Formats: sequence, structure tokens, C-alpha cells
Amino acid sequence: MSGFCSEMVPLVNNVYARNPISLNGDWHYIVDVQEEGYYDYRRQPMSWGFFRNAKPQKPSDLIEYDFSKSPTMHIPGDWNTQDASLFFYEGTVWFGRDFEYKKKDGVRTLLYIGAVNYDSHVFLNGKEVGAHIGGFTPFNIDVTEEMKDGSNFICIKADNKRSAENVPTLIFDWWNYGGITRDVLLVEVGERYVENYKIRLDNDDLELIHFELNLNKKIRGENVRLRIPELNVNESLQTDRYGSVEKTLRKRAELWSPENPKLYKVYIDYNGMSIEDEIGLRSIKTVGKQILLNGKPIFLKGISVHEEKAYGGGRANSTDDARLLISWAKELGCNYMRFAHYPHNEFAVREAERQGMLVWSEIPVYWTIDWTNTDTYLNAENQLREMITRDWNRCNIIIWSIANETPHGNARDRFLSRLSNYAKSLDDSRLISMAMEVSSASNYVNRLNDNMNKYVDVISFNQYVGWYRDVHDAPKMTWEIPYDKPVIISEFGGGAKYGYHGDKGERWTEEFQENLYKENLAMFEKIDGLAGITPWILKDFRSPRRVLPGVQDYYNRKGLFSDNGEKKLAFYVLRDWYSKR
Ligand code: GCB
Repeated sequence: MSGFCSEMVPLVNNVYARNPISLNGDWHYIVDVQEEGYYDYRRQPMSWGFFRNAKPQKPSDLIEYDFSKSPTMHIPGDWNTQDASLFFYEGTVWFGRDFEYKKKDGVRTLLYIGAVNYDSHVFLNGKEVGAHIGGFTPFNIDVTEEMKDGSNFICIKADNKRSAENVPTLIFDWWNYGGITRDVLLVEVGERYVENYKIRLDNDDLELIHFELNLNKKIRGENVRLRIPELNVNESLQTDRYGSVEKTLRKRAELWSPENPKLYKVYIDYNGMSIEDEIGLRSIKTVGKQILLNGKPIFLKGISVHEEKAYGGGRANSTDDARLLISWAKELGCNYMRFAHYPHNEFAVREAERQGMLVWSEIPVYWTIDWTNTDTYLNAENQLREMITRDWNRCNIIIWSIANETPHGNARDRFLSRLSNYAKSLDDSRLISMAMEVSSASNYVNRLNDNMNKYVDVISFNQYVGWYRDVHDAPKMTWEIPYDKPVIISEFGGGAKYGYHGDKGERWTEEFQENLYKENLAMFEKIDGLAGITPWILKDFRSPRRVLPGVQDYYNRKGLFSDNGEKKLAFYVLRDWYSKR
């Protein structure tokens, strides 16, 4: 980023508690198929691109774009569902808007962008202030020097073209919704501010609360106050020479759990600002083949879900969107959700936390990643760090997942073991997992044999008996999982078109899916150490890979709910099974 006056700065957490100024709303957009707003005709980046927001100064001036005359769309939001002509579009779109700002002394202005899919360049008043890769995690830029008193122009170039070295890569089974899909905010902080903090319960001693905080500057002796009024915590603390605070408190707190999602109001006061949060206290660990929440074994009655709106599709990004999907999961009897296959928005994680829903959160290291490419690895690491930094304090997240269905091999093992170690270095208080595959299934013996077993706390795998394999095999199956760790079936399922009925042997009927669920659930009873399942999937979701006319129509139909919220027969099978667990 050198050369910018502005700079990408480490992510601040809990951005919504810092009185942000929203830049959401209507933004003008220009679809730029050949990126002529960025590259000249020799494909060299040019200094007079669209980000200059140029206007003719005299009648003879040649300027071949005009943001103010271009159409608008709502930000945050994907372009695919807001402009019918962009439904399948993958490429570059420019977004721009004017906004008013009043500069203040002693205040630094951070531009926080919740997510842009996939590759973004950010410009303020004609200058590039930052860039980011990865479609599902936030980043922030200190734009103090580029901000003007009065009118400002912000412009974001968003490019969602797929490529072999990206994370995710060229192929993936969900819609590649493009654009600025999460909030754009301005956050005003002092010269010295709280970058992030962590509060959690000890995993062994349930009366110990750990607190850690980091300022943006390495300064010793700064006063920070931590208040948790309901627990009579009111601590005045001082930073060490790294600008950090660490403190352990002995308190007997009411523990957070799916049955009792107790959250404590927490206040962190520093430098004239108070950051308020709601924090749940719980412990999570494994012992042998069990997962222990607050010291007690728990069975994870789960469901997988994509970040897609309940009705009509499109990227979800609000508490209301999340509430609806979580309410469906609750109706099923779930206490756990797999947020597939990338970090979901902060509203969803927080709403799940309020509702007592445990969460598996994942980065899109999916299928055939470019395992030997260093940039690809660093990109995955970066997405992992941004996910963990944003959600470190969300007690409902119990598992960080680093990958899904990746092919065995040395290069992949090196990549994933490094990534797992990195995850542990960022957060050793949670469980690490990844969705593996069954390595061989001859003679009805399913063997799990993955070198990554040493790098995960929970063994998870996807299996599709009844869909990609004959359903009649289910009763004959045996399972060999030679690891003393809990086991989660991170996916199973099959497609059905809501309202299409027939024989249980006929694919796409609700009866076929219903029978598949019955056979699979019966089969799971034989899996030693089974600690949870997340069937695939809560709701039908859009995918470009699902083209069968009249049945799929670009939807993966493995949902228990249709894309219009109708329940399929398999819903009731799973609900019954969960009610007995
Ligand atoms: C999988 C993938 C998931 C797909 C699903 C399917 O194993 O992890 O992303 O959507 O199978 O429907 O085939």
C-alpha cells in the first residue's frame, strides 16, 4: 500500500458500537466489462480512470462516463438481484457516491467496508486509498488525510471475476453475487484508539474471565476501564509497553448456552470513548470423542445454511434476514448452524448468538485451491484473520473451519496444516475443524483417512449416501474413523423440488428426499463418537451449476425449505429425530 497517504490499518472490532456514519444507500454504478475505467488501451493502469469522477470543464472536453447520470443501486446489496441484466454478470462494476463530511480536530477517520465481492479498489476524492481481496470479510482504511470538509466522492471498483488462484477458486456451488454486499461506514476515532479486545471464559475453570485489549499504538501507561455492571466489574487498567492490557477476573457468571443465551453488557472506556458490547460467557472443549459446552457433553443438532435471503434469494445482510433463517432452524429443533462456506455477515452471527444458536464459521478454501501458490495461501490466511478478528467475541462461534472437501495430497497438507496452525495462533480458545471427505468406501466400509486429522479438534466429513451413492447402501454401511476425537457429519442430503410428489425411488420428489433422510439418520446411529450433524441444507439456494430445467432452474434443491419458505417432507423427518436427541 505504499504510495498512499491513506493506509490500510488493522481491523477494528465491534464497529457498530463506535457510532459509525453510514455511507449505505443509493450509489451510482457503471458496468465496465473491459475495465476501461482502470486500464488504458495498452492495459496499463492509468491515472485518469473513472475514479477521478471527471466532469467536462468546457464544451469540447471528451469524458465518456458520468457517475451522476448513471443508474443507482442500493448498497449494501449484490448487483445480480438489483439489475436483471446483471444476473449472470461476472466482472467489474464501479460504484460511486457523494457525501458530506465535517472534519474535526484530533479525529482520525476510518473507512470500514464490511465486504466487497471479490477484488476491490477504493478511491476517495480521486485517489486510490486501499485495495482488498476476498469477498466475505471486512477491512478498514485510515482516510483522514484524503477527507475534505464538505463534499467528498467515494468510489469502489468491485470485480467478482473467478480465477484459479483465488479463494474460492474457479468453481464453487453457490451464486457468485457481486458488489458491495455489506455496510460501508465511517468510523471516527482518536489518534489513539482501541483496535480490538477479547473477553472470554476460561475453558477449564468456569469462574475465570479473561480480558485482553490492544490499542492502535504501542504506548505504555494508558488508562482503560472495563465495566460489566451486572457482575460488579469496574476495573481500571493500564496498558503495557505494547499498548496492550491483559487481565483475568474471578467471577461466578451465568453461563451462555443454547437453552439460556445470557449476554452481559460490557463497556470499555478509553480516551473519552465508550465501546459497548454484549458478551456471552461459555467454555468449549473436547474430551475424547465428546464436545463439552460449559463442561457438559452436547450433541450438535445442526443445519447448514448459505448467506442468502429467505425469499427470492440475493445476498442476505441484515438482522431481519438472519432472524428468519434462524427461526426456521429453530423450528427444526436446531441448536447449531454451519455458516457455509465463507464468513457470514456480523448481523447473522450476533442474531444467532442472541438466539442461543451455536455456529461453525468457515473460510472459502473450497475444493481445488491452488495449493502451491504463495499468494493464494496468504489470501486464505488473510481471510481467516479477518474472520477471527471480527468475531472473536462471539461466544456462539465454537468452531473455525479452514476448508471444505479438499483433495488429499502433499501440497494441500502443507497449505492446510499451516493454516490450521495459524488459526490456533490467533485463537486457541476455540475448536478447529474442516469438512473432510470419506477416503474410501469399498465393500460398504467407509474409511476416513486424512493426514489433517492431527490438525483438527473435531473430525468432520461430508457424505452423500442416497444422493451421489445408492440409498440402498445405507443399512449396509460401516464406518471406520480411527481418531479419538468427536465426529461431525458436516453434510449429507439430496435434492427435492417442493410440491413434486411421487415414489420414494423417484429422484427430485419430496418422498425421495424424505426417504434419504430416514436412511441416513438410521445409519448415523452406528457412527461411534458422533457429536453432531449439519445436513445440507436449510433452504434451496442459487447455484450456476444446477441447470436442470423445470427442477433446478439454477437452484441447488437440497433445501429442507424451498426458496419460497415451503417445508418439504424431509423437514419433519429431521425435526422428529432432533426432538428425540
Ligand atoms: C458438497 C459441497 C456443497 C455442495 C453440496 C452439493 O459437498 O460442500 O457446497 O453444495 O456438496 O449439493 O453437492
